[in-house]
Order: sequence, then C-alpha cells, then structure tokens
Amino acid sequence: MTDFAYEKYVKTTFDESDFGKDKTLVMPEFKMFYMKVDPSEVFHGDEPEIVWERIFQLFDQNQDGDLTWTEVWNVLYNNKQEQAATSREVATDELAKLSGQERASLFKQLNEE
Ligand SMILES: [Ca+2]
Ligand SMILES: [Ca+2]
Repeated sequence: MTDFAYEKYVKTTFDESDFGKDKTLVMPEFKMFYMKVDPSEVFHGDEPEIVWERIFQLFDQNQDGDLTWTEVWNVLYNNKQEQAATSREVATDELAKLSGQERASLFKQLNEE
C-alpha cells in the first residue's frame, strides 16, 4: 500500500469506528479501530484490559482519555515508517550475503518480471 492509500484506509476506519461521531475515539471505539489497522495483526479484542490500556496510552499523547485523528495518525504513521526501514535493512542484509553471480541472476530475474 502506498502512504496515501494507507492513510485513506486508516482514516475511513477511524470514522467508521467513531460511533459517537465526535471525531475522537474512546476505548471501545479504539478497540474496533485498532483490530482493523494493527500492522502486526495480532489483536482480536480478547486481550486483557491492561494490554489495551497500554496501547491506548501510547496513542493518547496529551493523556486526556480520548484519541484524535492527529494522535492516532502520528503513532501509526511513525510505526509504518519504522517497519519499512526494517524490511529494507533485512533485504539489504540478504543481498549482502549473495555472491556476485547470485546477485547478477537475481537482478536479471527482477528485471524480467
Ligand atoms: Ca467517538
Ligand atoms: Ca488525546
């Protein structure tokens, strides 16, 4: 997904999860939201409350108990950048292990696709 498509997806999900339509997410709304956009895809809603509270606090930068779009997007967008950087590093490490000939044939394959 491009950054723009991802932002659009997250924003739509944010609006859909905002049942009170007050432009912020409180805990039950946040749970719905986070299960859909969580990049690690490990949350199913049955996690202990303390786990959710930790995540919620991470997002709630001004600690006022609800999450604005800006707060949510700041955290998610930074996570996504970090993940992209990590996968780039892994790919670079893998490339470094290849011999010159393997690398040449890999690039040949990539160019043919
Ligand atoms: Ca709301
Ligand atoms: Ca807040």
